[in-house]
Order: sequence, then C-alpha cells, then structure tokens
Amino acid sequence: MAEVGRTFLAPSTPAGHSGIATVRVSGPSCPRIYREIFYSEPVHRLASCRDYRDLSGEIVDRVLVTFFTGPKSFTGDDVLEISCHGNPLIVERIVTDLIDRGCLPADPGEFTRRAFWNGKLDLSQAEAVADLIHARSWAALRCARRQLSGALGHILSGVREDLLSILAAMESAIDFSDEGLSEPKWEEFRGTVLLLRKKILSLAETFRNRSAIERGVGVVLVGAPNGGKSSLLNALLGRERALVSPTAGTTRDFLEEPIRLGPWLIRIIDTAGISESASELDLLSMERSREKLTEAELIFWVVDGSQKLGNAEKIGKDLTGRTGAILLNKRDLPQKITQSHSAFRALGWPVWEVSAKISEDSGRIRDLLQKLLEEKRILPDGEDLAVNFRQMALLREAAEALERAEKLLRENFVRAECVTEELNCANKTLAAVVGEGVSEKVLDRIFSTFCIGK
Ligand SMILES: Nc1nc2c(ncn2[C@@H]2O[C@H](COP(=O)(O)OP(=O)(O)OP(=O)(O)O)[C@@H](O)[C@H]2O)c(=O)[nH]1
Ligand SMILES: [Mg+2]
Repeated sequence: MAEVGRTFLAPSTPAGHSGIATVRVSGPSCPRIYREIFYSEPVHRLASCRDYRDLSGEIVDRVLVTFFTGPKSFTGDDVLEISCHGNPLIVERIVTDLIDRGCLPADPGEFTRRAFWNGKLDLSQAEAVADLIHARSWAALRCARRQLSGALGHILSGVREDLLSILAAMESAIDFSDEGLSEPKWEEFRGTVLLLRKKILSLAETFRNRSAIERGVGVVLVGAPNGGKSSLLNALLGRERALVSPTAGTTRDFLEEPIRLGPWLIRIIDTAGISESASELDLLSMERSREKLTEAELIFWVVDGSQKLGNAEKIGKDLTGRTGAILLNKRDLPQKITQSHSAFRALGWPVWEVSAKISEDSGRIRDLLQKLLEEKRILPDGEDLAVNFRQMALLREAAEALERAEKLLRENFVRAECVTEELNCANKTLAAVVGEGVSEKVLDRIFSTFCIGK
C-alpha cells in the first residue's frame, strides 16, 4: 500500500544523558520502518525488546519498541515509540537513520497538532497538553489535567446545545406567529440568554486562576526599615537569601523567590523599607516597593513589635482595601505594640505574632498563609478550571454577542433576524474555543509554543 502523508519523528525526551530516551515516530511509514529495522511484523500495543539495526546493518542499541496502529494512538496515525539507552549519541544515530528511511523531523507540537487534526483532542485539550508539561505546581497540574480531560469542551457543548435550542425555538415561534398562532415567548428566550451569558462569563473569569497558578501568587513583604522583612524572607525560604543587618535601609532592590506551599506556587517578594527618608536612592527603592505592592495578590505588613509604631502607621493607611496579614515580628523581644493596635483594627487584617528568630515560626507562617489563601479564595480549588488568554478572549466575545442579543430581546418590537444573528455569532465564537473554524495561522501560533516531540 502506498504511504500517503508525512511521517515525522522527534526525540520525546530531553537532550543529555539519562537512563532511557524515547524517539517517537508518527505517520503512514511506521509499519514499513518497523519491518525494515526489526525484521518482524508490528503488532498493536505490543512492546518488544529488539536490536535496532541501522541502514548499514549495524546494531545501534537494544531497544524497547512499541507500535500503535492508528487511530488507536496518541496522534491518531500509526505511531512507533522507540526507547533506547539515554545516550545522546544513540539518540542521534537513531534519528539520522530514521531520516534516511524517509521520516521528517517534527515541528514543535506536531504530534499534538496531528492528534487535534485527527479529532483525538479538541483545541482546548491540545493546549492543556502543553500546560501539563510546563506546570510548576500541583495546582497547575490539576487544572491542566482537568482541561485535558475535556472539561471545558464539555461545558461549552452544553452551552452551545442550549443556544441552538433557543435558536430552533425562536425560528419555530416566528413561523407560527407568521401564521397568526401566537406571539413568540421573547421574555423566556431573554431569560435563557441571560443565564448562558452568566455561565460563559464565569468561565472567562477563571483566567484569573491561571496567572495565580502559572506565575505563582505574589506575596509581598512591606513595612518600615528594620522590621525584619528580609529576615522573614530568609526564614520562609530556609536559607540566607537576603542580606540582613541592623542598619535601616539594608534592602534596596526587591528580591523575589518562589516557594512551594502545599499544591501552590508562591512568589515571596522582599522590598525596601518605606520611611520618611528623602535621599534619592531611598526614594528610588521605595518606588520599587510600591510597584511590587500594587502587583502582588497578597501583602504581609511587617511591623517590629518591639518598637513603637510611630510614623509607620501611615503605611497601614496605604494598604486599605487590599488583602493581607500583619506580621507583628520580633515576638522574642519585649513587646511595645499589641495585636489590638488601632492601626491594625482599622485595616481589619489578621495579626500574627511571629519572630524570624524562632525556627518553628516559619512553619506557622506558611500554615497561616495557606489558610489565608484558601479563605480569601485567591487560589482556585482543585476542581476549578483556568482558561488561557485565547480562550478567555473568545468567551468574552461570545458573552458580548449574548449581551447584544439580550438587549434586542428587550425592545418593544423584537427584530428576530438580528437576535438570531447574535446568537449564531456567540455559537461560532464558542466553537473556536475548542478549535472549530480556527485558522491555520492561529494553530501555527498555538503549537509553535510546544516542545519538540510533543
Ligand atoms: N530579635 C529579633 N531580631 C530580629 C528579628 N527579625 C529581624 N531581626 C533583626 O532586625 C534587624 C533588621 O532585620 P532585616 O531583616 O534586615 O529587616 P528589614 O525589614 O529587611 O530591613 P530593611 O531592609 O532595612 O528595610 C536585623 O538585625 C535582624 O537580625 C526577630 O524576629 N527578632
Ligand atoms: Mg531588608
């Protein structure tokens, strides 16, 4: 049988020395290549240990080879997975040999793109494959897994079914009203459109989860100089990352470090102390502190409990309306400030009495932080979705079309064709989320961000 179409290959494991490495091949030439190299007939899903002989007949390595007959494979085409010893020389030899046998090197994401093309995955699932590979926390992995299972596509197909049934109901109502039977139930249609819009918008809002789980949640340490911000950063990291000294104004530039907290990724940011000082350098570093303060999801106001609050009270005022906690630091020393200080009450944040010098306090702060993140719902729980930017933009566009439809349905004389047009527009936009009607250019952009071999 003629081999029609492209057969491509790529190492699916990273370059370098490792226990094993895998080279993946997909396309119509796979059965021929299998027979040529291993002198036997490929059997679906049968993994067998064989000598890999190159075109010159030399044994390159003893490998484990698995054959998948399309469409029962990842890409939907015939697939060969060759696991060899993880030496780059062996991988290179196998890759060049496969190219000599007519395979082409794969583009980034080509295996997944092929799976999408063959209908094995919708586009939101294909995007989740890359998310799964790049996730840096358990929370991110959970979201990616949920999306890979097709959760978004599933919810959207429900929404689209509802949209189509309103469209059908509208059309038959209009037909009947032409015959003078009854007035279409515009109000009922409007109610459903409103509900669907709400559902779509709440999906779009899950984009917020994405930056939190992908980049990590920003937790910024702010406060007057010498409060112990850098000492607390070091305590939370468990290593001496930041310079600490009894001189006020030790930290100039901000420092940002990732920590894992349960399933979450957190970015702890240490900043320069905020004071009345007017030196140019102080002003520059304080400007940076304020920038970080604006960006962060959560604020730790670090206060030295062994000193009077004094001018530092002003910092609290700037924090009004934000989310955070007060870290009343240096509890190992005699205290001059209590938890019930009026500046703390005004802010309404929890006050944690801590010390950077007491080793068990870093664990306590981590526990309290995790509780605060959960309580304030700054992070999605495991069941949540986190749509990406492309999906969010499309969901918003669909919601806008529904908003226009809803307005039209409120008019005294409802222009049914205009409503239908908006509903169709929403349906088409939602279809694009799962990849229907998406241009090759958009697909190129999406898959170009993938790894080679995925
Ligand atoms: N006794 C005691 N000393 C502390 C504690 N935390 C910090 N210090 C000391 O307080 C001084 C200032 O600590 P830093 O961590 O540099 O304070 P900072 O808030 O980063 O200061 P700036 O960078 O200048 O804004 C240092 O001498 C620390 O050793 C604490 O919990 N107890
Ligand atoms: Mg510091």
